Amino acid sequence: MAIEKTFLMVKPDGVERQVVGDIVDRFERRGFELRGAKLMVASRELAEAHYAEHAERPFFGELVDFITSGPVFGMVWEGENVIQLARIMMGATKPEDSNPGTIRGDYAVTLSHNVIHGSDSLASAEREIGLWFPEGLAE
Ligand code: IDP
Repeated sequence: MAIEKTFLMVKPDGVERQVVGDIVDRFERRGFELRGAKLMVASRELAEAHYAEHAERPFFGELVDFITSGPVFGMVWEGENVIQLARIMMGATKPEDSNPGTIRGDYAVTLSHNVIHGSDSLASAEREIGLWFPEGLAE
């Protein structure tokens, strides 16, 4: 298994509900290494670029409105198979499919306000890390 990096983001609902600490703790306890983190309000341009794959979907405007509505906590995590394992730890997108014990399964009941984003592939991770951390990562 390869050592990978992934981009994770606590969405505005998660920052507001003060679950950043719990989320960081889960990834640290699992054995992943934090390589970058910042609290920021995303510009519309950044949010639209981040969710570009959904640009044609009816919920795109709402999604961008939500992501830019308050501070988000963007992170880069590194470790073995971290892209797939972080997705499992996050839980499914749909609330009815996200199991208790996962981040979404513990904290979210709606599709739009679902606390966390995580890259879904190596290509997405590379693209998203470049978008959110254009200054690079701490060595
Ligand atoms: P993911 O976040 O689990 O990777 P995606 O399908 O990439 O899921 O969707 C991105 C985000 O867009 C989801 O996390 C969710 O908050 C939102 N979303 C997805 N589908 C819908 C929808 O049908 N209505 C409103 N929001 C949606």
